[in-house]
Amino acid sequence: MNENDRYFSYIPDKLVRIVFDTDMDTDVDDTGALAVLYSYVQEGRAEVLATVGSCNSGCAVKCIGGINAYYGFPKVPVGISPDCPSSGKSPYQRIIAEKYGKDFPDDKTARSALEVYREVLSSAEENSVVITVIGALNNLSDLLKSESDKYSPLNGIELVKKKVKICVIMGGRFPQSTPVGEYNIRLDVDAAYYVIHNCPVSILWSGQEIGESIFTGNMRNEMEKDNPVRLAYNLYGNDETGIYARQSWDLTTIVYAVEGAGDYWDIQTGSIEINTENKILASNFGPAYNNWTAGEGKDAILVQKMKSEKIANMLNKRMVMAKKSCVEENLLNE
Ligand SMILES: [Ca+2]
Repeated sequence: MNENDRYFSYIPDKLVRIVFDTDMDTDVDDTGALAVLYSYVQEGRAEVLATVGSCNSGCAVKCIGGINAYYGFPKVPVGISPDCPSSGKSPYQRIIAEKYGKDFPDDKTARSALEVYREVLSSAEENSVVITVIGALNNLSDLLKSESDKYSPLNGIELVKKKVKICVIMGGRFPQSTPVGEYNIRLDVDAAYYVIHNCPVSILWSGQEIGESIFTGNMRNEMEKDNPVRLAYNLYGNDETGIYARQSWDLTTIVYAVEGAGDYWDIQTGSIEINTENKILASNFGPAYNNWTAGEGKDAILVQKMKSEKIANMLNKRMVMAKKSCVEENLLNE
């Protein structure tokens, strides 16, 4: 059996081991997704193996690490892409970094996302890791292209095939994204193309249409007053009343990674293709539209089933459920 003949299947483990790959840059839903992830961690349903950033702004690691630390996990490895530039337009990233991330390195001196990926995968159990990508696909592409190193004699494709259970990616729009491609695909078209054609394990695509009608963040006044995610939504929405809500593209992706489709969504298997003509990277968006062909295959998309309001309510409750942890100082002093 050829590796491309694998059929889509995903049953989450009781403890889902997550690599959280985020652009944590412009949009605020990456912070909401991290809050949702820590709600599962604090319930004992997930473990965060690593958090890596795909857009390098200078302070992405401080921002991501600062949120990890707030929830009680200052030692979760944080890596950053050395190449992919930030949009420079984040209304919250620098403020969160300065307020919560002082103990973390700046992006210039931080570890690369690739090194962090390879280290955590090499020490993971076989077929155990769930990679969640809620930003550009540059880090995952770099991983797949990587050669053996001090962490593992396996190249990137072999390492992913051995250790990764599934990649859950917020990307694309289904069944088609024409005439304009979806944001995360457009951020790095070459990387998206490489991942689509070389990833040896199943990919679940959570398309733009899934999170689009689900608005969250508007229960944030029930979060702890010093919660960095609450602050990020205030800054992003320029709203301190707590009413502002944002679409939930990244949050729904995390829910699938930990719970599977549940009663929330149906699954449709098939294959994705993207148009790479006129591809333009990063800030100069090109078309890069995608097309989905339903049928048997190793990949799948989510199809809306539960009403958006009901999913929004669940996500809002999870954001509130994730609490500041008092183990932070103990861990730092170890
Ligand atoms: Ca994102």
